Amino acid sequence: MKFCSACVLLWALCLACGYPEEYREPAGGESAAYVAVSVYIPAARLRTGESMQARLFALRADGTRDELAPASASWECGDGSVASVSESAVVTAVSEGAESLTARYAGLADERAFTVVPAPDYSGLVIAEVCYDPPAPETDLEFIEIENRGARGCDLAGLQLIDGTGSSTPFTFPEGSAIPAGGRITVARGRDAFFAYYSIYPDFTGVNFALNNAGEAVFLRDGAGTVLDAVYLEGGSSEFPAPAEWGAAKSPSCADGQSAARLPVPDSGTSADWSCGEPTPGR
Ligand SMILES: [Ca+2]
Ligand SMILES: [Ca+2]
Ligand SMILES: [Ca+2]
Repeated sequence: MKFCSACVLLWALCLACGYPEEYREPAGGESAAYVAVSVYIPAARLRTGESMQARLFALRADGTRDELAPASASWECGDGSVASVSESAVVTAVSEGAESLTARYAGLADERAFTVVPAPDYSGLVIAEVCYDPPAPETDLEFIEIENRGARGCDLAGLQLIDGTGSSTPFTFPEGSAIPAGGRITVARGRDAFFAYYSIYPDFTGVNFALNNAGEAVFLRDGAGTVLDAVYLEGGSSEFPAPAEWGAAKSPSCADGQSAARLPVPDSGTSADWSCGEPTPGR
């Protein structure tokens, strides 16, 4: 295939300024005028089980281009064991590894590489400490600590922390958040007052809810809202009181300045896993 270097430059410029407005069915015979096709994928990294819609663009020698209907091209994914692709260009990640997506249209072809990473295993994540009744300035010194008891590091992006008030704004871990195997991370409101008291900065800031000293619940949940771990303090909140299986209804019940901390025992989902003591953010 031959085309001029100016055309290649034009094509690169076009790719850099975004994608065409709308998919437009090429007029009959128009495909003969295309000099190249270009595959677009919305993500270079997928988690196993995730899907994405690929798109295909066709370029003419004069630099103009069309988006083609996905089904008008033939699509192929490497050997298919890492990811699969449907006739309508929906790519589904199957297993960890490097993969490439190829589209063929009217004698032209293009390929895009992407990576499939394992879906995070949240089963080792627990709420390890909740400092709900610190000294003044109360809410600035409150924190929630998460521990990863799993054998592998874990992606936290999209996970949420929320207190026991349905109208609270949850804290959402941003893209790129992670916790190493055996690690602990601390989430708090802000940095300066926290550092002034604890001599350590929280790993994450931006918590908007305050933790009630007279009865509170804290939930760690995934992006779909499934609760991964829960702790009920002082009997829980009025909206989320401690359930019967929590056991001792008002436990943990910590003095002002203390923190509720998970004991180094297997997670039983009951108040027996918890005790009160000096706050230990990040350790
Ligand atoms: Ca207090
Ligand atoms: Ca409080
Ligand atoms: Ca701790």
